[in-house]
Amino acid sequence: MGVQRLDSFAATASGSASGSAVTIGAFDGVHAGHRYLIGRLRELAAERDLASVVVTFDRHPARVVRPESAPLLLCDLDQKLELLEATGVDHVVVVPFDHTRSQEEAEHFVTDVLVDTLRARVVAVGEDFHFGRGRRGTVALLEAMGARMGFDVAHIDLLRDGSLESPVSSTAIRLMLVRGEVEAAAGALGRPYEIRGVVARGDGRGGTVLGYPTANLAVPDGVLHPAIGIYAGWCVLSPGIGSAQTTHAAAISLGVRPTFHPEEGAPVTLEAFLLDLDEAVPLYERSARVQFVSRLRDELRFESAAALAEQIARDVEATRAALARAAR
Ligand code: RBF
Ligand code: MG
Repeated sequence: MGVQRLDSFAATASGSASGSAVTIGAFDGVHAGHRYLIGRLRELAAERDLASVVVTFDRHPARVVRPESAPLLLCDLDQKLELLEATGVDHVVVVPFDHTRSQEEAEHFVTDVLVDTLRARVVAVGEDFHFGRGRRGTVALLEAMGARMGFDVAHIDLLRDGSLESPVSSTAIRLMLVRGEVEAAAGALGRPYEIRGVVARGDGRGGTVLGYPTANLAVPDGVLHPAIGIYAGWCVLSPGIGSAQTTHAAAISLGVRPTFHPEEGAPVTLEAFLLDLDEAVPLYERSARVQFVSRLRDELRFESAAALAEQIARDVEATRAALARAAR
């Protein structure tokens, strides 16, 4: 049960005696479309008394195959595995996607992983599924091999969001985020977009100069952040020593802070001002998750710290209003 690497899955002969129903993908973001596909997989598995298995990779295949144009990700590996496990699938199998794997012929992946290791009886695929070296593995190839090796290929139509012309996809969600459309992204993800990190010491200006102390988080390498700007959202603080997990309304600043850093190329920082935070709550070194609910405004350069502080006071009110609207 749960999440396993391919080699340990093979070693412990997990799964079900009658075999498995499998789907394979990068599953970046584990969005509503992915969860729909996995829901159908679980139904197919239940009908035939098979174990349901989601196969995914420990990094995005594009990172290995075309690093110069690999996308920034919608979640890190830990978060992806957590979200996949939460779908209720019987097994999440993680395939290390190294150079060797990227060079593997599609036919070899089918015999080695699907047939010999997972004992696939059903392989569920979306419309545009490709795999193996040079993306030579197509649905037609899977069907031909399945006929010989004893598995069926189930075609699952991609989920179409009523308000979108195109199916829900990781690529479409990345575009929404790059445009700052965090509400649309939340719709397609089925939850607000979230960045995880550890609260680090900032430059101390938030509390002393502005009267708005912020929790500063580093955006993890390789993970996409929404467009620079000011947002309303939530900040979930992980349990600390002597304190439980808590969720706080947050006015979020994602940007280069031009008021204090007018120079070109200042680093992008993610800061959250936590509304209604008990001052006794220790923040530093706590793991935090910042969730983007709605976009409030562009980041601006102010003439003075006082002018920025006044604007932040308005942002705090706008945050309360936006979160109250989103909760309805
Ligand atoms: N800094 C800016 O230079 N321009 C802004 O428009 C701006 N908006 C912010 C809005 C909120 C809600 C918060 C919490 C911070 C904002 N900041 C902005 C960042 C501010 O400069 C930063 O928190 C302090 O400099 C401490 O690092
Ligand atoms: Mg700070």
